[in-house]
Amino acid sequence: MGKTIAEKVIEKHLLFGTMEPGSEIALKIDQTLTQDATGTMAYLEFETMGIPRVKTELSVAYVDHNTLQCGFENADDHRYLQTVAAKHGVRFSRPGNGICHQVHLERFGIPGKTLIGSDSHTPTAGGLGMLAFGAGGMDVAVAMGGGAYYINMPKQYKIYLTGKLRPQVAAKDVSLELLRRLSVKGGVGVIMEWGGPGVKTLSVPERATITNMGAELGATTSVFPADENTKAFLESQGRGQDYTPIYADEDAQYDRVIEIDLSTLEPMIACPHSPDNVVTVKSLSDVKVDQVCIGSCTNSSLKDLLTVAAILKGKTVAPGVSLSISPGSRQVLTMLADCGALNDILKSGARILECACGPCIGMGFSPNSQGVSLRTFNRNFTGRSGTADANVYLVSPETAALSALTGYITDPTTLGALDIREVPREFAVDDSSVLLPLSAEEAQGAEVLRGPNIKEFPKSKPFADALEAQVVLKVGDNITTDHIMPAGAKILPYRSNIPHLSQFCFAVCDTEFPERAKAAGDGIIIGGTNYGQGSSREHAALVPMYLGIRCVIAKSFARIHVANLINAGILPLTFQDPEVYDKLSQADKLCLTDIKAGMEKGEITVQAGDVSFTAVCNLTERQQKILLAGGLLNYTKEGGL
Ligand code: MIC
Ligand code: SF4
Repeated sequence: MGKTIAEKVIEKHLLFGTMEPGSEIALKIDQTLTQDATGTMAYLEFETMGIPRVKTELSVAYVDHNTLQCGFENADDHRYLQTVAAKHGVRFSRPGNGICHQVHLERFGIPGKTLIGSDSHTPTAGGLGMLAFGAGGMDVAVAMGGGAYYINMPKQYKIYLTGKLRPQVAAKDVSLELLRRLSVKGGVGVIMEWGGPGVKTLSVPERATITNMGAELGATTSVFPADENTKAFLESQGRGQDYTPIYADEDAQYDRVIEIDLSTLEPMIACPHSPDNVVTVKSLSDVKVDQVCIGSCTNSSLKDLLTVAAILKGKTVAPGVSLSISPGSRQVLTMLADCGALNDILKSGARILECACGPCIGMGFSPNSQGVSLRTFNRNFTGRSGTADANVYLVSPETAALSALTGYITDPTTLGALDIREVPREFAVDDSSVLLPLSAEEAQGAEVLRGPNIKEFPKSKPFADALEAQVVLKVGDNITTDHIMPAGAKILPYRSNIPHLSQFCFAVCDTEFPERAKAAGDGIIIGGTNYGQGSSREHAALVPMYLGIRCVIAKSFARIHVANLINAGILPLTFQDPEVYDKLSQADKLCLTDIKAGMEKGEITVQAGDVSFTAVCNLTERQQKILLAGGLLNYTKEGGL
């Protein structure tokens, strides 16, 4: 039987397990990436493992999230990351060099290799035919140390593309259409593999927009074939030698095939406050816009910004609109400058921001009160922009640029033919902002510089056989990691200071949660479906653990978050009968008994007053051991693999 792209790559990297959907597999990881907001914790964890040098083929530490330096915290963290990377064999992409996923695509991604990154949008590299996964920092630390990456073998969907996008309909609209059809839960436990004759009409950066937003579907990862366009992209980056073709076999089997005819698509928009709340752009054409932000790891390539420049050229941003543009990388920015497109952008009145995540993670450029913000980003969760009552919409660069000019949400297909500058055959390659690590010899005496913002890693407790704990919070469906552990300019600088961060845990839902959880001692959270969707931030597990949370019982979980809970020593359980959810309330006392035997059996009995119910405990043997040891770090220290 023929193989899919994912099966071909997995087979080459399989260290343990079989490719049966749902069964645990361990993968050899060729490359890792970290960004600064999750990276400080990941390197602190790596250091505790006592391994002198990373064992991957390539590891890169990027600084792209925490680039506003409003105090010493971020600057100290950058210095820590630079020195720890140099010492342990990791390349360091300096602040300002660009967003990790954009730079990795340009400079380091290789078809057919595996990559894990401490950021949920790591699958962006799937646009190059790489098998790339978002993971918690601890999993990345283990992979840097040469350890395997464990996942459950996903199901596989084929997205079969035919036709060609019409002018001013963009790759982003393909992602939004898929989110409209499948929802933010539609990709959970699935690898999305893109194929069909329409693929050849999409360039690598367009494919990367699509694989990037596979994260919003909850997909394990997304991957495109590596074909002639991939070859051309790598050659344009001076990396033709990194090209290997990868295709799915004709008779490869998929669990589901979804067809999209690109020529029938139209501009789409995700409405507040979820990326799957999608309608057509033209249906919202009377909505007035206050702010437009163009950039992020989804839409900041040279092609995207040349298109934006062509739309803005010779025009002025509407008086009621503030437009920001953050190029994805220094390479994109210098090339915009070299060809004159930057001038067209500047003259329109746009505000150029640093090559970084910026407004996407609430690092500046928050909208006005109740503001309507149109963003080319991938997430529009409540509060993420930094303004609690803002209304954030997600759109393509074409829709964003035109709407910035008209002041209203505007369908860009109303524009005639555009005179867009061609993407050059050769990119301006300059890796001087990626610092090489010290040699093993030099590294021996090298000092790692730590600032006072780095606080001790919280200690998790091993599980005893019984647990009595109080329900300290009950939440609904689709709770995101932005609810659990918000980011933004005020909080993000404390990512290596768990005690400080803990004051903001669940602030979006309930500001009293941290105090209540601390007072309760051992605590339990009750959740709905898709609990923990969104980012890979392990802080959404470490902080609740610090506040005493021992167990989360939910209707279902998002993949990376459930792995982070286990790594942090928090027991994730699901309701066997989802109706039990309705019977539980905050302040209920729950009692879990025979935990060890229950883990092995896959079911734990929970006593809630007079009622008792069964919670499903779907853990592999390794995960059971991790929990019994009190988390992945303890387990690794005890010699676990
Ligand atoms: C995000 O887009 O939410 C982030 C910020 O990039 C996160 C990582 C983080 O929280 O640091 C992600 O997507 O994993
Ligand atoms: Fe950065 Fe936004 Fe991409 Fe996250 S989604 S990596 S914050 S640009």
